[in-house]
Amino acid sequence: MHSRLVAVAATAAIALMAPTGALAQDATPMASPVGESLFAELGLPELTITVTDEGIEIDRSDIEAGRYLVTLNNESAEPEVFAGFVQIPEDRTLEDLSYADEVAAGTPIPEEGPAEEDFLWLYETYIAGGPSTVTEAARQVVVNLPAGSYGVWDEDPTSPRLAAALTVTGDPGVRVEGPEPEAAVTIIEEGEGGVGFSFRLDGEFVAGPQVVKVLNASDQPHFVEVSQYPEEITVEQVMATFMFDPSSGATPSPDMLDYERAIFAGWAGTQSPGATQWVIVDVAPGQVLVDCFIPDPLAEFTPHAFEGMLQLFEVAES
Ligand SMILES: [Cu+2]
Repeated sequence: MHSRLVAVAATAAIALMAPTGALAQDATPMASPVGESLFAELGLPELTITVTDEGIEIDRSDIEAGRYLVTLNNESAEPEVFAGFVQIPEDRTLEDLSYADEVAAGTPIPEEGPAEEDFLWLYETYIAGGPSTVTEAARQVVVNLPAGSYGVWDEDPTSPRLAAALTVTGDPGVRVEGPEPEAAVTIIEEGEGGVGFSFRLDGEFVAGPQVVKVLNASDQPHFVEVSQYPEEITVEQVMATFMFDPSSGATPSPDMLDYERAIFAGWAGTQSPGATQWVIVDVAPGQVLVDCFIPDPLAEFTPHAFEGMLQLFEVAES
């Protein structure tokens, strides 16, 4: 994995290429409801998303604005799938959230990815976040859905899976309210485009499953990929591993990491500036690596990870 590869596609297409995640062998496809969820006591209205090889389905197509508990079921052949809620502005359609219609018309997905400029609108619209199947705990999230017309996408604008339509009714000017999950730790996404981004923690990670509140206080969308490595590592080692190009003929440093040994510990789907979501992260004591690979249009589409959003945090013993 090197920067040219991760810089080609827009927004969370990058997620699928992020090395620690893409190669982590942790998730098993599950179709059953999540067991004792940390969100169960809240009494929130629920939505269920099902990903198949053909597309994305949602169990309700018309809902009232509010805070929702979302569960993701994976019935596709891929072990790791994603789902997120993107508000579709008036000059866009559901088809803009995937490559499904292009694929149906026989247009291949460009190998280098389509032009980033085609996806700049995703930096301007409301994106609520969403679940994934990278871990069992990541299958449920709590998101805010203000009124509007949405598409449920798989976090990749070049995906062959058609997004699902969701209409959220209500007064678009009204702030979403509802019971708030009690979070052990808050991840605050900070910074500005062209300058740099970072994650700041309020509270600390503790071993075991915990609710994590994710608040985007910056000016571009972010996702949160949480992974762990079985031994102590440094940010420099992670960067060196990401930047190493096997085709260069260079000898890999003995300090380089083995992607196969990294495991996913959590995920928060892409969320726009101002958006808040709650996810469940399940971590072992030690370190967690937290990163985001969304490209920065104000820095020649450099992934946020290379602008500061690749950080290690400690996990306390519970
Ligand atoms: Cu980011």
